[in-house]
Amino acid sequence: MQIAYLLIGSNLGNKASYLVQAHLLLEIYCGKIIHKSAYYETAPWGYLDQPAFLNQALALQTALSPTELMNILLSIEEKMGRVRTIKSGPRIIDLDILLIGSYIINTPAITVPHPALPDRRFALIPMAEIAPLLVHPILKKTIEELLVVCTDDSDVQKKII
Ligand code: PH2
Ligand code: MG
Ligand code: MG
Repeated sequence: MQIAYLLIGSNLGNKASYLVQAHLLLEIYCGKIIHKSAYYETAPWGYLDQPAFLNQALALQTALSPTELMNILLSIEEKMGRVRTIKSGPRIIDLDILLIGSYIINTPAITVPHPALPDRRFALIPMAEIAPLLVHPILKKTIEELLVVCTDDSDVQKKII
């Protein structure tokens, strides 16, 4: 059994209801969600001409291997109706693996820890809420320490829904 840390996000339609639908499907197909951060409204990162995202970090206890988890996340995105258009563009749901225990994986299909985690406040802030002392297995810094040195200044606001 492993704990996988996920970042989930949506920036189209009823964003909160897509995140809730994702919780239900994750619990059916992947394991048990043991921690959830608050919802955060976050300025789009990368491709800027799109609506704000609603992001949330989850800790998921799972018996799936990293590759199995990755494949099931993609199939949940598809089942929920995600259509892939522009890279980093708008989407009804995005389910990303940030970390899985202290695994370091680099294959064409999966990279763990997520390479962009240290550079993105929209991922570090929700993660710092649920796992501030978790150590990044490559950088050997905690999430809290990564957030202190992160130079991204994009807007991330806790959202009460
Ligand atoms: N995801 C992206 C691209 N940009 N920006 C925010 N704020 N939140 C995201 O989840 C996000 C993004 C690609 O997956
Ligand atoms: Mg993503
Ligand atoms: Mg993704």
